Amino acid sequence: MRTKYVGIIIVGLLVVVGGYFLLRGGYQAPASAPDPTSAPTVAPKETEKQTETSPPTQAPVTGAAEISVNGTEFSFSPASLNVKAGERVKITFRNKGRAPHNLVIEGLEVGTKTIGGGQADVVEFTAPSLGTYTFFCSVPGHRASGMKGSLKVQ
Ligand SMILES: [Cu+2]
Repeated sequence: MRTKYVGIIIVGLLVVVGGYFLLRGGYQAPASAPDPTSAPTVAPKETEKQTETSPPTQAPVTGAAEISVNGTEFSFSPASLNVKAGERVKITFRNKGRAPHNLVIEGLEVGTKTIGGGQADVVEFTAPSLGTYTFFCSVPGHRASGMKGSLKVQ
């Protein structure tokens, strides 16, 4: 008599836990959900696993634009970039040439390190108010040789 009630309670718990996973995790969780014949102690572990999968939802940062720019003797590609005002911008600059180069944005006080051929550096900043800014390579002579581009903030 008593064991029968305990059995009913366990089955009831499994139904509640199973329903919880169904609602939270779609159809993946029920596949590993315990079947009524297995030990009910499996259930709490499943709950912990479920919470582990939650943090990635925080990962996407809103408004971050990632741009790749290549530099060589003596140009940038692409030479014109477009970003939105107030947006967080991350530029990955790759030196595809042989001479050392960098990418500096005039008026924003931001730029990469001067890097050798084959290397890369990242510069991150928040796009300012509307306008067109010039970016260039600050290695002497390079800007004059054509190593420049424009960053348009829209
Ligand atoms: Cu350069």
